[in-house]
Amino acid sequence: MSLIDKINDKSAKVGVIGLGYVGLPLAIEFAHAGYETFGVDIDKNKVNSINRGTNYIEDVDDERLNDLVKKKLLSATSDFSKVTDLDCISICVPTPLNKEKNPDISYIVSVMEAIKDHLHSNMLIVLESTTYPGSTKELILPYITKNRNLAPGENICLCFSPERIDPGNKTYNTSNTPKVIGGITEKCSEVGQLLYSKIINKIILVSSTETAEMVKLLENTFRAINIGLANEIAIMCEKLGVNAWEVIDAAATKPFGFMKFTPGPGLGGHCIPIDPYYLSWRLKTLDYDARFIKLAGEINTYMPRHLVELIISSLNEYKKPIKGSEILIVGVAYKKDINDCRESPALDIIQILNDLGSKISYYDPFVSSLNFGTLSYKSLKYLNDNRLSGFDATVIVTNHTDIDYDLIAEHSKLIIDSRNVFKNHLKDNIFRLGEGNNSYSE
Ligand code: SAJ
Repeated sequence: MSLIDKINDKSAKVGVIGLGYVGLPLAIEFAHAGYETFGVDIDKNKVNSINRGTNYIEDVDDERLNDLVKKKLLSATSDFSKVTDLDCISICVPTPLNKEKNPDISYIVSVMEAIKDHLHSNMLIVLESTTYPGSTKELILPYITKNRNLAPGENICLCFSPERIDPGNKTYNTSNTPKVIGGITEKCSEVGQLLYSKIINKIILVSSTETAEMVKLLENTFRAINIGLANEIAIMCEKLGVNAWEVIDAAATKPFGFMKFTPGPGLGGHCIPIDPYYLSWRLKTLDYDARFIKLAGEINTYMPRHLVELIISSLNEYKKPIKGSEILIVGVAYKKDINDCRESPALDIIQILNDLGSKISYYDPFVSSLNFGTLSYKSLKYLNDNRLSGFDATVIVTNHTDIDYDLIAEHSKLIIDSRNVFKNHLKDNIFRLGEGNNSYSE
């Protein structure tokens, strides 16, 4: 039976390699569509958790996972030789930066090394990890062409299809977010589109793997650069004595030709701060300097320090030196209503404040403890009037929804707000990122 027939009658065995915030939701969608689905991961904790039907990803529904495991539609293994039995595999492993801020594609390479002897004819391989244009062909295709029995684009298909997960997004998930896919040949694209059309409402077919790789990098570079612009607007408005939040809210009333981004304490997450450097690195190999990416990176990377400068100047208004000040950081996750601290600007802010001799506490209902570098903290269990009034400054870094901001406004001696949560509080002990002398409320 051909691969297309197996995909159509759901007898295809599907594998997802890498069971993180991208891979696990994807595996669940394949299993939910009726494919016998195998998660493959080196992390035995993830494997055991899935086989117990226990969820570990916030955006995944516990019951849904448990039900699919009970029905034996979903299982997991650390044995990469399982690929021998699989008809389709999607690779969803991390693509971070190394210390020199260059692409670290070692996870993709180690997956290919682990599965190279188990590749077989009548198979589809889809890379989902965000990476530089050309890497599907440079990193994966050679493993296929080395195998004399495999003819890429004929008896084995290879595609790139960028993940578009937005952690914490309650509206958009794997199945209802349009999915871009491009193959190394037309037949690859056709087979890849067919498989993904069984789990995702809208598939966007593009002409090559490089095109699909570039689509994802444009999406995230667009965000990084516009966030960088919002951050620079905030710095400009501080110098101009106007309120950046008011400016942005008013500009956002333009019904066309404008898209709202807001300033913040810096750029967190495992995508936006990282993906643009995959693009600028690739262009450097082609002797081109991607200036926008570099400049946005400089501004976004500077924001944690800029917020610390605001904290210092605000304490100064109260004749309090930064050294010895007791500072409460509210929210340490990299964005609101999630528990992920990867690349969170809060870590930079805490490190700098600690180095300046402040005494740091934090409160984050999503993050119970924080360990990075030589520092480790436990979140306050709750906020109350006594605790708040005991701090010299309260700094809003991540604006989680379920925090009692009125309690904070009422009992804090001094507030530095990097997310404009206090836009409706006209108190003179509140200092906002992006605000000059005027205060702004809606
Ligand atoms: N941020 C701002 N100002 C803004 C928007 C975001 O300072 O106007 C900050 C956030 O606080 C956060 C960082 O930027 O620290 C990244 O925010 P994000 O909303 O892009 O969140 P991510 O990285 O979790 O998810 C993004 C996806 N987000 C959205 O589309 C809204 C999307 O860009 C990608 O699908 C995803 O990364 C990915 O996995 O590539």
